[in-house]
Amino acid sequence: MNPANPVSVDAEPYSFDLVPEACALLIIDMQRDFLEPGGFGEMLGNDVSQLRRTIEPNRRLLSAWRSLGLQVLHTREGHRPDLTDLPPAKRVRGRSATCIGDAGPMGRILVRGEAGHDIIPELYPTAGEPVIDKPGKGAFFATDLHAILQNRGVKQLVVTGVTTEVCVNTTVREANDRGYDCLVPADCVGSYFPEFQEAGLKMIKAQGGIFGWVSDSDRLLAALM
Ligand code: C5J
Repeated sequence: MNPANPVSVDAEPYSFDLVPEACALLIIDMQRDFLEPGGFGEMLGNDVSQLRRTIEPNRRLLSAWRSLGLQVLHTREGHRPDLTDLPPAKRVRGRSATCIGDAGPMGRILVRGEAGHDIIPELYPTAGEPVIDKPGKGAFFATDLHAILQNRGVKQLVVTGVTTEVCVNTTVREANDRGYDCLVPADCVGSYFPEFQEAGLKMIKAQGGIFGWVSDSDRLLAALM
């Protein structure tokens, strides 16, 4: 593979011309509290198996990406321990008995430095892979992600992670507005709600790819390897 030459990835609504040296893998919020049995997500009554099915496809994709020497970035949703970056509206939304910053099964919920806030061991970042700590749903809001991507010559993103309709969709929309072409491999993104998984992917690729392209890890790896 010559990293400067585009490879054609079978995708919807039409094929995606991926330029390896200009394309980063952006893995969204694969955090222990969202994915691990006994974490905050499960404590709220969610079926974490809906998210855990994304771990193996992400692991394969990440391993291939690393072996090709391509760029990888990770994000984590969370807040400062003193919660000064937590909007009061976000803290009280949902009227849940347990809020961001309260004690959870793996430390304080969505607080940086706590065990549950960290990335699952299967996809743990290695040296040189930036980790973007984001206070919101979109990875561009109140972070230095755009600056890092610009400095590294990134123009395309393969976006994976959780959840499809929340942080993945918000990030793809933010990226699209900043001029990035985004490809989402369907088996590498997950939602606790199957209907939102389906709708979240349809929204991205509808209207001629209004926010981006949808493919899957098999088709992506077939084009790259
Ligand atoms: C993410 C959430 N990562 N659903 N967060 O999607 O609150």
